[in-house]
Amino acid sequence: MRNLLILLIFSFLFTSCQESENIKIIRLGHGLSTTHSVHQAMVYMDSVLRVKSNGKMKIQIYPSEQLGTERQCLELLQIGSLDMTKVSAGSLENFSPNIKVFGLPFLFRDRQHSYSVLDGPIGRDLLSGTEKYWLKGLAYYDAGARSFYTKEKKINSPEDLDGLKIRVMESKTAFDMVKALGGSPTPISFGELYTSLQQGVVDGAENNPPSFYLSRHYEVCKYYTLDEHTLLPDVLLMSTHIWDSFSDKERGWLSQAVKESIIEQRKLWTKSEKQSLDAVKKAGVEIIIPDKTLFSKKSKKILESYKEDEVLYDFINRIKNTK
Ligand code: EAX
Repeated sequence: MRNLLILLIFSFLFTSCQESENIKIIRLGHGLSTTHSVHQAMVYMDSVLRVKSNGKMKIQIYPSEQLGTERQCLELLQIGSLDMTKVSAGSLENFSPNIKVFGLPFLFRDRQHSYSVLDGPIGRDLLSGTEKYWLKGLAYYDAGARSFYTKEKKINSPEDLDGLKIRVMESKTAFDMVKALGGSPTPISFGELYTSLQQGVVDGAENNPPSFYLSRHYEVCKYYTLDEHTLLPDVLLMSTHIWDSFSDKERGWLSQAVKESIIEQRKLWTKSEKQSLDAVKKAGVEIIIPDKTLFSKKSKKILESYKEDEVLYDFINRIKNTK
């Protein structure tokens, strides 16, 4: 009911990319805080776009789930009631099934492998694959590696997850992974997670260091186990309805601004990852460096479970074969 209401309100308010005094205003909704590198890179994207377009285009950013959860923002894009969003690939996989490859645990060997895939033909194929779902994939933002954090129980091996309620995104691959490792997966939106952890609805969650730190989840969770199970990127998307309404010139300006924003965010990300780990340590969080192979062995069967899905399995193999 609440979702429907939000949808109706936004369909009414936002029928398309707004134009005032011949300036095109692109509305961009996302769930992260303004202190996050992704948000900062979006602010940068707006400044580049204003310059490139000679003031004819600009981006208005709505952070912190102001316009809804990641799933709701994607739905708004599909009907053309919101212009742009940034979601985790974990949320996007519900809309564009091949995106699931990013959520498969321990598929990427390391950061460099993940960058080669994202910046190469596989990354491009997966981005363009979202278009038939009215979502124009523009680019990937770096979101590093995701790891478990818990309130009371220290996780040294997958066995320690036994019976623990772990928050996951609305994502089948995340759900399957936590289940395969022995935990009890509980889907909750990012914005509701702090309270859920505090009230004991869940015993822990999993995310990258900046999200753990900037969302202040470390105030509640005192153990962070760097098993780095997934290298799940963030994805910047636009409504195809809006993209199609732009002229070639406008698309060119926007593409340039996106490109520069991505470069900026990668720089900011590296710094922010380190700063976040230092900050949580300083705040008393115990960082655990586990034997990753214990986690990868136990969750390996997930990759094999996609053997029947020819298209997805082909992506898995292409990724494995990427240097
Ligand atoms: O998109 O929901 C999540 O855990 C995501 O990683 C986060 O909001 C970034």
